[in-house]
Amino acid sequence: MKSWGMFVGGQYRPAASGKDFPVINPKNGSTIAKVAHGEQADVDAAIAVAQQASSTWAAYSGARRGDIMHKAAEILESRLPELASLEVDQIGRPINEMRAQLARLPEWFRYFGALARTQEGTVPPFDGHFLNYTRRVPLGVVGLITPWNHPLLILTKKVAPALAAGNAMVIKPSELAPITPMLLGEIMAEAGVPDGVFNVVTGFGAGAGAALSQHKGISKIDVTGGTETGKVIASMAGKNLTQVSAELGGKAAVVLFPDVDVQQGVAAALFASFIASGQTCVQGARLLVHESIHDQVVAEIVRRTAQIRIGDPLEKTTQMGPLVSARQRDLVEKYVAIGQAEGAHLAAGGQRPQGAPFEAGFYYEPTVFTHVKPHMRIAQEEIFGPVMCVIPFKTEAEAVEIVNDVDFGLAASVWTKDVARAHRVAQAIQAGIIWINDHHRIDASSPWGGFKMSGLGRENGIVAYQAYTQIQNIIVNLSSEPFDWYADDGQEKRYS
Ligand code: TXE
Repeated sequence: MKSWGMFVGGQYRPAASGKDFPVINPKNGSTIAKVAHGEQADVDAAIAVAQQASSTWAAYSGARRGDIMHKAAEILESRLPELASLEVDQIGRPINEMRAQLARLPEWFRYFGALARTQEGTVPPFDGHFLNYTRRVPLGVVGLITPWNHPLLILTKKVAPALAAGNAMVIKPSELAPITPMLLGEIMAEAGVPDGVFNVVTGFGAGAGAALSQHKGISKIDVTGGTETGKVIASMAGKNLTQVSAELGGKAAVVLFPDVDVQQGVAAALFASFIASGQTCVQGARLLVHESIHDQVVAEIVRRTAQIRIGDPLEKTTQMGPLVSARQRDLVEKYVAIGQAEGAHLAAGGQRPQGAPFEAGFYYEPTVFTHVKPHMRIAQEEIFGPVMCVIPFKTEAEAVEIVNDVDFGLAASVWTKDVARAHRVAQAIQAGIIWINDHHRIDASSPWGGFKMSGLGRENGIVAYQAYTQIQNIIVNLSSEPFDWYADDGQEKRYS
């Protein structure tokens, strides 16, 4: 079995304590590797290495950083098959899903590499004989804390703008999926990112994660995870006035208006709810269906849900693998019991699949609740599993009210052919990402993040690049006239 050190300063190092921890394959509970168990001392060492390297990387021109990031995109592309199967082993998502997801990642390095190359400062007007300009400079060393559900995608969304803007970084990946993030480090090194700019400390949230979040040596912490984790990290970071960007929990709604083709609406709901076994922050966890098509939609969803092929995630024909961990499966079971106790109707799934290949892994059937009331816990809280809650509605206003009546505000999708209604509803929804006749769509250029308890700041797009910089304003006096405030020359003084 392979043992991994943590990737710091361009090489793999053991933890200061010499300890490691196992990475478990969720399809059968076997240990796929051991990884160094980083803690405070390892975070301190990684930050020191990053601080040393940061001035070198910051001094590279944007064009040079852009070239390196384009090279990184090419190398990443060539290593995708290996990365995809490792992601499957770490988190249990089907190989087809991981191939489709990882194939997109080079775009992030190309997009942000292009931004590094093309960013311009500004020349704001300044009254009088002055040249006034701004430049964006790196923040220094940033901390990136990532979850397990899309290990490389979420990391890439943070690494690409951070690198483009000239920062060094210390990454604390999820303890459940720490291997592929380190391989990204190898790719960066091969592309020409100087050693020490991209560092990974593997370990747990309460140890390495907390040490990173409260370290004075970082200028920003960027986390994706649960809302409670985000609050804890933000409060630790706040003590040092460290900037925080956070992409947290969600309870996205899929809204089907009466003019939606039933088959298309059903396909949309299944995709929104069950991809990644529902373990995505923008999962379409609530399906709002207009009462006029409700019964037809529900009947089709129940039929099609039972046909989803659960199995070995490395098989090409598998459509749903195990959940990431026994803990996550137990959480889903707990919420299914809560839903039943609350009086929702369990229309599909609701149990572990039976039989030999499933017993050793953390499998759970795709599950549909109907007759869900908007205030029920299963319709309010993030479950992070393959559970869809169907809620009927009568009017557009009622649909908007239900969509907004949760603490979260990450995403929603609106399905209708009525253009005016689509935009009206989209604009009334309190969420950061709204799709019209689509779901889960993402692009390197398109701002991604949440309203309300779903987070702070945005990933992707120019705003993400800018959020990894700080503005420096330079005011140049173009006058050669002497100026002496304290001169006893009898003149009335003006500072302008
Ligand atoms: O995520 P955590 P977990 C939600 C989802 C899930 C729940 C728990 O509801 O059921 O969170 O999942 C690090 N200081 N999402 O436990 O705990 C942790 O080590 C510093 C939503 O996997 O939020 C990991 O690297 N760091 C979500 C990262 O934070 C800490 C994605 C996320 O872990 C820390 C994943 C601490 N005190 C889970 N505690 C989304 N919105 O995409 C934890 N971490």
